[in-house]
Amino acid sequence: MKPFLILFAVLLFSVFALPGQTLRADGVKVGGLMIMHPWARASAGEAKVGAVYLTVVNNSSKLDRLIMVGTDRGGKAALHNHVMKSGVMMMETAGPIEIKPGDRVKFKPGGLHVMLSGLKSPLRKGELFKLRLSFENAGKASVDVKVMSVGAKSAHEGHN
Ligand SMILES: [Cu+2]
Repeated sequence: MKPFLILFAVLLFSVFALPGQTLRADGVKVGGLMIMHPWARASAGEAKVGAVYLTVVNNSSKLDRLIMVGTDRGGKAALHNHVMKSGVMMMETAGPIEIKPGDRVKFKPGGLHVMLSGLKSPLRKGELFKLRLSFENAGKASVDVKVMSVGAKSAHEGHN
């Protein structure tokens, strides 16, 4: 390789190796918000329900709220949270979800989630579908949700 080509290769590598770049490629930006790692667990057996998890980062100086969710996967989508009631873990509807300036709100198994019910068919591992989100200030966003295995704990199973 000519010295010029080597220099070019090194430059190219350092651009793609910047952590900030990977993060940006991984998220969907809407207004001052960034929506990261949307994923769902595969439905158990033939159950036509599912849960979506994601992280919302507020890079703006304004408080925002997630007010509505929707999906093209059929059925309905709702904001849910898990709460302990007399020692029993239960789900209840949640929202609007506040995302304070500089804050990061994480939807995760056992906590906040987007509940999907009445799906056209059960969610299967490897599938992708659209989730729509409406924020009070940032407006509307659409993200691709990746379906992971039934027992997955994050969007990065197998990468740990
Ligand atoms: Cu739920």
